[in-house]
Amino acid sequence: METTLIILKPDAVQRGLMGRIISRFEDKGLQVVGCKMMQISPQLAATHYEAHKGKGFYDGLVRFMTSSPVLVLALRGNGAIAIARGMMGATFGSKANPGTIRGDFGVSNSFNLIHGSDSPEAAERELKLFFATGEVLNWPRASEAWVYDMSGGKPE
Ligand code: 3AN
Repeated sequence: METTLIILKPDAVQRGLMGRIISRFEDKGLQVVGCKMMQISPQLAATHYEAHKGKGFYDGLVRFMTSSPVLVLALRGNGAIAIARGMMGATFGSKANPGTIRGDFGVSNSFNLIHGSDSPEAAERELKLFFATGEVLNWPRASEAWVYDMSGGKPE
């Protein structure tokens, strides 16, 4: 099972979209194993987005991400990283396909509602940045055997 780091960005929180976005992930079958509201500090934003430092949009991105609270989620599932990325849609709201979160809820290219880890390495790094030890919970989900076919001994 993979765990991915999702951030519902300031625009998603301010526009009252948290519940609808979380519902999409829960409806899909991903399990919420971590969840907290926080205001991202400039230092944390700089670390999280260090790969983008020096790019034209970097300062605006850090300003945006620190401007208002975010909701941080840890989502677990078989292939959770790629599944969540697919559900998010293309980076720019103007380009994202209908049916995706960015495609259905936004038109802006810089206010793009959601972040999701893009690889297992990124997920491991980002989960550690946003969740302290013990804040991601390994809780057994009662519906697990109906979300996945477990007859082969592993989730299918
Ligand atoms: P994604 O979030 O889809 O993985 P990345 O990793 O390419 O996209 O970019 C990280 C974040 O930087 C994006 N979520 C977006 O908010 C912002 N960003 C990327 N490119 C641009 C751009 N050209 N103009 C404004 N913001 C951008």
